[in-house]
Amino acid sequence: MKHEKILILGACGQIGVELTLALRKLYGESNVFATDIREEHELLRGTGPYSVLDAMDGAAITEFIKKEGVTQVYLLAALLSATGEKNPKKAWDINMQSLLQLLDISVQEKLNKIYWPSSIAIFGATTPKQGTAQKTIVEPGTVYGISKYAGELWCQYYNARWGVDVRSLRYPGLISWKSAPGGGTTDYAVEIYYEALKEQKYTSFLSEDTYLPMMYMDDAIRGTIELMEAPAEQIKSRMSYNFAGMSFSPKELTEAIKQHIPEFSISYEPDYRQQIANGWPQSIDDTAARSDWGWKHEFDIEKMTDEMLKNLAVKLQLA
Ligand code: AKB
Repeated sequence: MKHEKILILGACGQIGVELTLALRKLYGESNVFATDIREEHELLRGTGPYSVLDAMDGAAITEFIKKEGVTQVYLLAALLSATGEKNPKKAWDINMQSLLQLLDISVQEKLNKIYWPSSIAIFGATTPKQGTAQKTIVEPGTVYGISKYAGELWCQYYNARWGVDVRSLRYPGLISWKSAPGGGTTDYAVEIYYEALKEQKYTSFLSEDTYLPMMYMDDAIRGTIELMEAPAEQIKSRMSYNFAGMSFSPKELTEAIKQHIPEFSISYEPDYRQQIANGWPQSIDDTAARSDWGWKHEFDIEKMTDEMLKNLAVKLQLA
């Protein structure tokens, strides 16, 4: 068993639930402290310690770290792209404040490592859309993207100036069946599976040919842990790594679902999220992650669709 005490801020979100469960397997359940401002997620109950803790409350976080002897922190609390556009100032405050505060705490408390996610949302309408490179034109068009790009620069700054071992990935849309996403532009790619099973039809808020980079959650969790476990000298980007799995459109995802549910049908009613998606890359070049610390994805659209439909059918008691 590895000797780390890990604090997760935002453990009840889409990534947090699965990451907490995976880290508990690796580090021992009592060494992974799940926290959130919400009530404990049902899948976390009985799997290890849980506390209510606000990712914005620096004093409470510091006290928690001292009391429990925490050595690593994962900061997953954030407002995502779609929710952020409804309240830009709040998104900026939450996303930036929580990170800057954690970077300071990391210096003061001499944490071993911290993890903070970035996103493909850092790229904008002027970025080349195909095979978007690790370093390219970056002009984010959403407050979420602006906060993530500014955050990446702060991570790099704290690493250079204070030696903070901060690591980060630019997540694409993440697709999972255990815990639900909330407030993202890529969320259609999760909702579609629920509706395919329950109603055999779905209305997409993105148009049929909107290609976006996506990843199955199992890959995202494994990649996150592999990044965090890689020797420090292999982490050459202290901003954030491009991180890719697959790319598809609503139309292509519909075809994949129809292989299992032939009667499934889709209609399209693009809303304000279409404009956000139009500003994002269609595919990502993650060569740096692959060569620096050995990233390799496993799931393609077919394998993911098999897993999603199989597991959701059981979860929804339709199997
Ligand atoms: C969102 O859609 O906002 C997120 C993301 C790509 O970071 N899923």
